[in-house]
Amino acid sequence: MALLEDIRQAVIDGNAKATVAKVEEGLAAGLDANRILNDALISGMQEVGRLFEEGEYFVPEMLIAARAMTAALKILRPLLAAQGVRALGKIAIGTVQGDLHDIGKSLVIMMLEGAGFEIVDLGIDVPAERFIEAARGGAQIVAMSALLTTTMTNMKTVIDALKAENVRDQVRVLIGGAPITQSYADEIGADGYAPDATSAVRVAQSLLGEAG
Ligand code: B1M
Repeated sequence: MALLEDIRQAVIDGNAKATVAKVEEGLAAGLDANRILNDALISGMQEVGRLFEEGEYFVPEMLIAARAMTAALKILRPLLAAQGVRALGKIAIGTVQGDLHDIGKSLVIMMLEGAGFEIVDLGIDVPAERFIEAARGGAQIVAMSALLTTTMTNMKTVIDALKAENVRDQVRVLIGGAPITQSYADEIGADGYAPDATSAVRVAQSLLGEAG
């Protein structure tokens, strides 16, 4: 569809104004928010990543594309999060230390809030101590995002620190992000892994079910 392609291209161009205008146009024309998210925004960011890998884009281009996507997410947020009302449990979520990527985390937060979870957003570049504080502060799930192969190892650092501080048994640990796999989650002793924001909801629900 032409409008979806326009939105996707506006993200690739890093044109926040056009991205927002086209998203609003799409919604007014009856386009589904989920479709805009997956087929235009996320797809656009994937292309940005490909262009970066090929050396056509550099960090500034990635950054302005991310700004365009973030601006569009602000519009979609209430629509995507509209369904849920129940308080299902408290989740503290952050991007691990050394990692500044937050778009995926924001999407996961939107979906979890939409499903009725209470969210404590710890932000980006979050050291282990802050995850521990959150666990002590009553979070039932500690959720971590990482986008870099160089920072994903900090997820293990957090899990080890939770153990060392004797709070590992009080919380469930959920991880995700582009380089993360189920086998990595198993390897570092996380309780759950979700490949995307939608499945993060399902996994969080089942983790709390398991926790009783
Ligand atoms: Co960065 N970057 N970046 N970047 N960046 C990637 C991740 C990269 C794959 C690009 C590439 O080479 N193709 C590459 C990583 C390579 C690697 O480690 N294997 C990379 C690199 C190298 C870097 C720098 C090192 C570049 C440099 O400085 N030379 C640098 C590192 C900075 C740092 O963090 N210390 C850097 C910087 C940046 C920007 C700041 C410019 C910007 C981020 C801005 C921001 O987030 N506010 C940026 C961007 C935009 C990207 C790409 C293009 C897009 C990321 C994104 O937002 N995707 C990315 C390439 C790509 O992903 N194709 C890239 C859209 C988002 C919806 O997807 O985040 O995967 P994603 O989230 C998904 C799932 O992963 C999952 O659900 C989400 C929704 O479905 N998920 C979870 C995520 N977290 C989850 C948690 C869960 C469950 C599921 O449970 C807790």
